[in-house]
Amino acid sequence: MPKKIILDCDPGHDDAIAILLAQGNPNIELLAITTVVGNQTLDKVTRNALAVAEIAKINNIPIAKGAERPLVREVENAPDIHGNSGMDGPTLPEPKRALSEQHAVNLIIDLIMSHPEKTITLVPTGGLTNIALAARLEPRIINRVKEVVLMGGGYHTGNWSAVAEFNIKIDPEAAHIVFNAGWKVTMVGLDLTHQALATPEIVERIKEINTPASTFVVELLEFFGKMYKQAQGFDAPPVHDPCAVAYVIDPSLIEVKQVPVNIELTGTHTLGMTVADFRYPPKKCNTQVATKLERERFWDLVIDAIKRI
Ligand SMILES: [Ca+2]
Repeated sequence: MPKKIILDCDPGHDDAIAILLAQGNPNIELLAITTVVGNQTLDKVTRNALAVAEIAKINNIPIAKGAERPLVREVENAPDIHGNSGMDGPTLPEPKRALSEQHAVNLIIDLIMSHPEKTITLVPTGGLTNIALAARLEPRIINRVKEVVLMGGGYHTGNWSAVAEFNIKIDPEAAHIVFNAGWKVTMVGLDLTHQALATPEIVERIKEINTPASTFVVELLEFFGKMYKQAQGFDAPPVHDPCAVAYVIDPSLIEVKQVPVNIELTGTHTLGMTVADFRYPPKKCNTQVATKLERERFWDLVIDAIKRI
């Protein structure tokens, strides 16, 4: 039985690859794509989601637009990583299909309430605004989802400040709601995703596939790599978001550790930090953090999915 997911994202180079992985892997049933402000404005990331859907041949599932700003904070985007369009690099196809008429938050709620309990996994790969709003608007979804597997945070590292990661830092209040809701949360953070580097050897393997989807990914990775080198000094770009999808497909790809995680909301230098408590003895909690990636098998999975599209 394929695993049902809702991908809530802000495409975004790595979000685009997460969409392709979800669509191309036979063990995933993608129920919907929802968008949230983040890497760029809501209009831009939504347009990007529609363009990726063309490339991924996603025709029959809803794509819905969500929150245009964080719960409390002002909007922050990441043009230094993703460019002016939010997905600079490739020439994007003109979207042919229409957006869902529903708001993303209502779509998420309707899908969870209309499917059997514990069958849908939420996979947020952007700020957590939509997911937090959904949990507040319809709290019954908290017990109905199977789990939340999110890309965000980092227990020992940051990228939007010394200690905070972008998705969490841009809407820390939303992250606070999601991490404390009571559902099972797996945090696939920077500690893990910095192990998923798209090295030249990986880019070459993708280039060899030689399809429109693979060419699109290569163009994404070339731009993403250039920006990551400039902005953060990486020799190869970390491809964050597909790691969360990969964990849903095959949890044996990623080692996790159950630890309490809370979100810093008031720190002078630590706003948006995902504070993970690794002290012994371990405490009982609903949160776990991803620690170690099986790198080769991860890329095999991504490359296989691109081939199938
Ligand atoms: Ca993202």
